[in-house]
Amino acid sequence: MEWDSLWFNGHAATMAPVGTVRDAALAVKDGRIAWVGPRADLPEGAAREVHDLGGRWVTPGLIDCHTHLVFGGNRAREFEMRLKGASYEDIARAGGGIVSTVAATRQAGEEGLVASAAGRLERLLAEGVTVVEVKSGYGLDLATERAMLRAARRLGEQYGVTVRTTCLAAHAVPPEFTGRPDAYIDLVCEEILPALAAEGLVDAVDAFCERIAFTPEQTARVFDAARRLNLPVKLHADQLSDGGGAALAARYGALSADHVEHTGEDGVRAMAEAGTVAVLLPGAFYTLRETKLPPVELFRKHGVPMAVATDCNPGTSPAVSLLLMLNMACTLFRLTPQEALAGVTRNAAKALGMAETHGTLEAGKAADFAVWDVGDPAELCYWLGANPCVGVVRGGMTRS
Ligand code: DI6
Ligand code: FE
Repeated sequence: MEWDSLWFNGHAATMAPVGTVRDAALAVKDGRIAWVGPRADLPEGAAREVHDLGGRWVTPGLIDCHTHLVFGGNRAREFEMRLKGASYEDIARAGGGIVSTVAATRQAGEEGLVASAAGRLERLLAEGVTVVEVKSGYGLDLATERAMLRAARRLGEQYGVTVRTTCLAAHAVPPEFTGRPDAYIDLVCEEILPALAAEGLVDAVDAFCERIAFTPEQTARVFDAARRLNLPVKLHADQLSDGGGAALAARYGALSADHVEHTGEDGVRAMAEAGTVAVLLPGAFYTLRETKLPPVELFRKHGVPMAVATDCNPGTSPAVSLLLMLNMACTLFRLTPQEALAGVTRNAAKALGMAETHGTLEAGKAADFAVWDVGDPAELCYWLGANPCVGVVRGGMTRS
């Protein structure tokens, strides 16, 4: 057999049904994993490049399945206000919050958006991330939503990383529609979504279903529009209150329901039936000093797959480390390290509709993997502020 590269003398946390393979070998051909398993079983073959892992660990490339990586400005001032006692909802109602980032994003222009997001993306990539989902939602008009999604796609090309773009035009009511949320939803459904979908910029559609954002009825209209365009949906659901968001998402066969701190058992059951992934976002939970924990025990009981992501955004989760989120998912939400690792690999791929091609180390899947200088994969969840990533391969190409 002829391979492009061969990796040996390390251990593989495959995240596939075979689990951990000690003393593994992994062969890459044409950007895909050609073979992975115990080195002793490696078929005869030759590789153009051979890499000695020196006893280190290999995992699938990490997948950050929920980010708002592209935005203008930042909200450090609001951080100070919240430290003095103002709540996130108070600030949003007083005209700060999401709409203040909308103003900065409209100002930035596509070039400015690419430039400011690049630094954040580099930090994620340095920690072994190989797939990033990026949402729009700080433009709230056609031109700026387009600029955000185009910026995200350009970053993917520039850095050789897989970027999935999600249209979150239904994130907040833009200032020019104050008091007329339904008119804005009309614009989203009739103009913004169809235009961006026609331009090929939309991989999925998201909305913020919450008392400070859109009602379940308005959210359903956005999902109906997505369905007409044949686009999968996901939802910011039950983050600050139980508004039935997770159940609504499940009714539309959503890829994921995200945040879900306040989701009750009916919602969890509906998610299980629909195969909807629960995306847990401990960075937002921490930043908002939330106290209501997501129903992890119910997700386990009903077999709802759990993913973990940064939610990188300027308001509620200025997080640029997926490894830190692994730690928080364990310490704050009591996920096991194995569950947390599945949450940034296999289940994160499922939350993006990419389970067939990404998220595990298996023959035929994308050759996206990370090499870690650790004695056990649980260390990826254990250290605070360390980065044991010593190598990343994306699409078969060695990146560091
Ligand atoms: N939920 C969140 O946590 C972010 N968006 C959302 O719908 C917050 C976005 C922001 O405050 O800028
Ligand atoms: Fe979010």
